[in-house]
Amino acid sequence: MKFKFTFSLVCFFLQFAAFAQVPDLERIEPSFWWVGMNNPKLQLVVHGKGIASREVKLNHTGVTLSQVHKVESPNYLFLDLLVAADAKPGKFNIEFQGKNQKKLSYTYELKERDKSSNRILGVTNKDFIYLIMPDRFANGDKRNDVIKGMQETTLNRDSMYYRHGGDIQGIINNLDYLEDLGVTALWLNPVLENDQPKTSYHGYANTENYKIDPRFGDNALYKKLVDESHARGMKVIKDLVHNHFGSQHWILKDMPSKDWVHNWPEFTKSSFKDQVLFDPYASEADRKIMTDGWFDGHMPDLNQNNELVKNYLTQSHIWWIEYAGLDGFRLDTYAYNDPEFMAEWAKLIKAEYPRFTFFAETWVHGIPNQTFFTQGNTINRGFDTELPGVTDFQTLWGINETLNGKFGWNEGVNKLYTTIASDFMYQDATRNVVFLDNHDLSRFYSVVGEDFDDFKSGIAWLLTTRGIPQLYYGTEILMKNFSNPDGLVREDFKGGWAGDKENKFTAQGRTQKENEAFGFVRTLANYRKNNEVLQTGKLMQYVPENGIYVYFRYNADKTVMIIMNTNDTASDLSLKRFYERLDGFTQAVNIISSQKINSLQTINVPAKTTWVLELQK
Ligand SMILES: [Ca+2]
Ligand SMILES: [Ca+2]
Repeated sequence: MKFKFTFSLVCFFLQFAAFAQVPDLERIEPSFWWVGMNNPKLQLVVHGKGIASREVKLNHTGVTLSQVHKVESPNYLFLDLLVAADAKPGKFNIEFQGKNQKKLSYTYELKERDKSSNRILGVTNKDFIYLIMPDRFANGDKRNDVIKGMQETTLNRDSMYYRHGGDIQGIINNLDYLEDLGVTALWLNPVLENDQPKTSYHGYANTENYKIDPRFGDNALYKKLVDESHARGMKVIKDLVHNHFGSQHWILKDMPSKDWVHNWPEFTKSSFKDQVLFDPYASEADRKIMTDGWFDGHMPDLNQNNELVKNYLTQSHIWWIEYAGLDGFRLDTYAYNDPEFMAEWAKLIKAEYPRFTFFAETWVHGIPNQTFFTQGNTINRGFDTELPGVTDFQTLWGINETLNGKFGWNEGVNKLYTTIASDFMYQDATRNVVFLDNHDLSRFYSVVGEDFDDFKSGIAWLLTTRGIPQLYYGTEILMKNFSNPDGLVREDFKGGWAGDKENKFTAQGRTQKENEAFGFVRTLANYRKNNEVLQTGKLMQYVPENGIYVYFRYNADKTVMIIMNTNDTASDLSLKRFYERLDGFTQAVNIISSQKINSLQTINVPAKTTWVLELQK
């Protein structure tokens, strides 16, 4: 506890402060900051009973208290600080003096920035992301399974709605497994405190902005995960929710002012209709419901036109990048945010961290619906969203149709081909995150009817198409289920809990088929990791014919040919029409099987198979 009375009986109160909550000054956020940031502005939220009646003083060379904001609630002060470029790191007191009251003091610290070269690198198409739901991956610390005093204290692995005990230590314990698989970036579903009364395990209703949920660990352990990942050349992506807080967020329990959230005469849910954002004929009423309606009853919609709300969100995000050395953000429920705020936010993040990257969830149905949200598209909007990339749901619909539909003019793999052809609508489609499933969607192996050939085709596509591939935990060991309800696709990774009968983290614990699936992902992911051609190489795709889709990834050093046969029968494929990319090559090696193909004239491709072939001279 950093604050203390500087009144009489100083020693007594110092001791007291170390053990008990000081009633008049409950917290200051962010609790510390850094010198030498690009943006010299810092806004502190001060919370304490009746704190608004006090005068604020501070004295530290290079730090100016430029403004003090008072709000509706007497329990808040918002302090605008300017931290000059030459301010020295160190501690100083912020004092709160009231008439006839004990003086309160908070020891604030400005730290030195960590300029290590292996942090805050950004996540790009060189990476392979692995998405983890932390409660369901591995339990590395049984002691934090239940935390007394929190609202939800039920631990029940037999129910998809309760916490299962997975945590950050569990992820750290399995970094070897992930590194071996070829993963280069981790995306964790949110791990901030979610002190909600029920179904808090998924993390999307945060009740703190600066604190890891104690059931997952603490801030230091989270930083340790990032450090240990960086030591292995792996990056870490933080999942952010701008749109809402959990209803039990500390700041909503004692709101600075009523307009921190969008208030409706009666509960109003968002329509989730992204169309109203670009529809030239849309009504204002529909637009308001879309962006200001609540995501859910226990997730109040934040008013992102309130300057204090904006600062609170943005600063907490910058704090996490700087504190933990994060490499990327995934932005949850992007379409329901205030679009101007998100553009402003993106500019601030980029100005502070030019290498840092982020991508947003745009769960929409339609290519223009999706491109609309991305950087460089100003049609019918008048400003640039500054959003580098999105979770590419359109290619997901494309690969699902490819593997489950029947080949036709617009059907089957033609849908995937058309979706990729529409990349002209992006400033840079390689910043999109491509995926086969995630925590909200039916698991890919189930989506393809547990057809192992289709499964392998999907994985081959994922790791060879353009963009940043993302795998959902357990897909590599054929975890299955439909997202109805979504808890069914968030099952425990077997072996992550002491005493589990099976351990899928080891080859011995996996079935033959699961090992084949794991091996398929690992072989291709590691090939991709070691060959820039599949990361940053150019893409050339050919019009699908007779159910066969052919595309190439190529650079000055290498050419990789991908042949996807979506037919139920083996098919002969003449390679004649691919001469632009085959020129100079005479043979090929199958990346998965290591088999050689000695002639590039006509080749016979087995039914429902995708070959990844490195061409050779
Ligand atoms: Ca645990
Ligand atoms: Ca909203």
